[in-house]
Amino acid sequence: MDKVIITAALTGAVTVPTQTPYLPYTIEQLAEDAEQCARAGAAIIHIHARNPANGAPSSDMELFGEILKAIKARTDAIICTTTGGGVGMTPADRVRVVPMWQPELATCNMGSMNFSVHPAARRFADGDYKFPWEKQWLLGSEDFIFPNTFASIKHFLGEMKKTNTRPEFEIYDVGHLYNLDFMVREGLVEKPIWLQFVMGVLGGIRATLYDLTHLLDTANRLFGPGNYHWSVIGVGYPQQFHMCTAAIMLGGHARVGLEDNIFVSRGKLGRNHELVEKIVRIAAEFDREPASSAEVRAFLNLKGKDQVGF
Ligand code: KMH
Ligand code: ZN
Repeated sequence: MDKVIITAALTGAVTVPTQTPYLPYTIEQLAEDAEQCARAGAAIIHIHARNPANGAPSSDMELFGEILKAIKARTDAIICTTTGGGVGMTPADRVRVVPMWQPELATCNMGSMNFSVHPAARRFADGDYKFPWEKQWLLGSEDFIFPNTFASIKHFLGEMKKTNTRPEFEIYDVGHLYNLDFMVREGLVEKPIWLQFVMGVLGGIRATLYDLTHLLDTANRLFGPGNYHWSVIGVGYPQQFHMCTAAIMLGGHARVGLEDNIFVSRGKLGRNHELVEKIVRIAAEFDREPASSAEVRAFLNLKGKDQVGF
């Protein structure tokens, strides 16, 4: 696709409210950010649920549903729900959103790994934290293993198949492509394959051009060019814009948002839609305009907004 598919990852489960006042976590804030990002050019909105009282990541399915309904009411964008969840959530907690709310698109994380943000805690003194849960959340990730066994990936894919929810495969390292290739050979994956290269997590591959070309070479070898589509996440600043610009140049697609990076330019905190606007400006310089949600639905063979369970 000549046009660029822009995903806005609004909140995630890693960024803490102390890091930026712009992190949305109430239903209203998430819906407002989703609408602004869609207007700015995002075709896909990636969503995690947070407790509206204190911003803590949440696996409360009723709350998740309220967020999804509020976003659906305000935008035609495709909603991609997380099944990655956050620290402390079990795979059963994480996958529940699929049978419960039957989204068009949901993440499928392709391997178990260390996944840490503990160095972020060094930037804050105890008195800096907005909410009591945040410090331990950051520090505790030093001992966190993000569990995505073959059994659970298979289970997640089975749940998605039942609800005609398309998987977005989160690839944090080269081995995750081999895990996906195994799943393809097992007959558990339908085309088109939609990859999200997640680069720069502490525990996964780095966000460098060398690493991106290695991921692409491996994906081409395993699946064949043209048999998959890809987008990229660069965690942190300036990696978010470096990796997304490279993707724009190389025919891939781009994910931005406060889940992955809080700065719009050096030292300047950004709002979600400002991050989208920046990548839209960069893409325009390379003659790529943002794909609409309708174009992405056709391209990724999604079931449509009227077929979701919210
Ligand atoms: N938090 C990102 C690094 C998911 O939600 O399942 C990856 C992600 C995965 O967005
Ligand atoms: Zn996420």
